[in-house]
Amino acid sequence: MADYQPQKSDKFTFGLWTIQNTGRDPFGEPTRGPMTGLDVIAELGKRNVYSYEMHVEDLIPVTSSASEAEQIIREAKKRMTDYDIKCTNCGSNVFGHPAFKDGALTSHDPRVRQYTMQRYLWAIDVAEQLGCKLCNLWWGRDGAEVDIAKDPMEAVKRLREGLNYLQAYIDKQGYKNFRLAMEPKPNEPRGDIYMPTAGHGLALIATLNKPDNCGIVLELAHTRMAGLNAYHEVAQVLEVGKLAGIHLNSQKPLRYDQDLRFGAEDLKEIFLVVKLLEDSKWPGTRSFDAHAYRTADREEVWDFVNGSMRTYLILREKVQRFNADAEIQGLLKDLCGTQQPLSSHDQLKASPISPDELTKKKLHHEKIDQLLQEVLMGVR
Ligand code: GLO
Ligand code: MG
Repeated sequence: MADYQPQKSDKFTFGLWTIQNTGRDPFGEPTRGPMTGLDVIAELGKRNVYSYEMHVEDLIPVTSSASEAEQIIREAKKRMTDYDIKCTNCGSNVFGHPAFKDGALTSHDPRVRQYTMQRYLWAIDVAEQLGCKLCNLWWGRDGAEVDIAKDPMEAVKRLREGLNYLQAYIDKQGYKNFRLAMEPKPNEPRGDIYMPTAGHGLALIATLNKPDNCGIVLELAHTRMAGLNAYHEVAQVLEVGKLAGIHLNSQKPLRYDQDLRFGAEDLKEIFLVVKLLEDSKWPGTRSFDAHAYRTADREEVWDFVNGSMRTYLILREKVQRFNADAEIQGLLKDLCGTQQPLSSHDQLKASPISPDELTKKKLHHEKIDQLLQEVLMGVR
């Protein structure tokens, strides 16, 4: 039996914030101690994690002086070499400070918008120094509870302006192959967030000055919070070549952001997502954005880390098993039909097609779904 040990080549990633999470929630105090970004980098590297993601503030406290910041960056680079771990996404925390209480990019106060941009410019500079080529923007505070107090059309314009402004900076600095991304989420911490789903993201990207340089980081839990199908959403973003990153985790639909360990819920749906990523040979990192249960102490956070990667590897093996199963593949071949281009309009109009005949085709959905479940349940 395979040992499901992660390798660097598996390209697993964790956000620094996922490990730094102290178990605090809206009703309760932390249940475990803090951890510095530097220590998280080393500990992840030791466990064969390929890379880390961060908000620049996860590594460098905002209160650091220029020389303290330089020292942290130097030490981060050293640990990245020592433990063979890269940085693959660096954004900014523009949601934590009370200054962002009514939005960051979409705040009506121009000084808050300027402060937001300062933070992002800093993140992009630090990313470049660490060899990271992606700045992902998550707009958790860019939303509203009191809709009459904000202008939603203005908000969309400001999101666009913000992305264009950052892209112009990347171009001015000559940061090669540096990309931007946005991470949609329907709500939390705001009542409603202005960038709720991947579809909204794709629509905004199409209106940017440089649409080719901006992608989507899709988080499975965010899709499920909106009650949507994560498998379908990943597929749509993948199909248009816009998947800049994926945040793997689990979530019961239509609830608060649970950020459960990948595989803790929704097993069939995440199997399908893994199948999609593997079958399409998507080259990106497999990033886990979740956190250990609040009941876990500092030590048990590593059970969460190991469990997340192990689940992915087990599911990847299940995908191989599913793809190699002759009965399943025979059924699928019959179901998915053949690629047949439409005939010319005139030919088509003249072709006799009997809908009653079409109805007779067997679809075997009961059978194929049961077989998939049996693969997942380990009896096939
Ligand atoms: C919160 C988001 C958040 C982002 C992070 C990325 O719900 O998932 O953790 O992934 O800010 O930069
Ligand atoms: Mg996320």
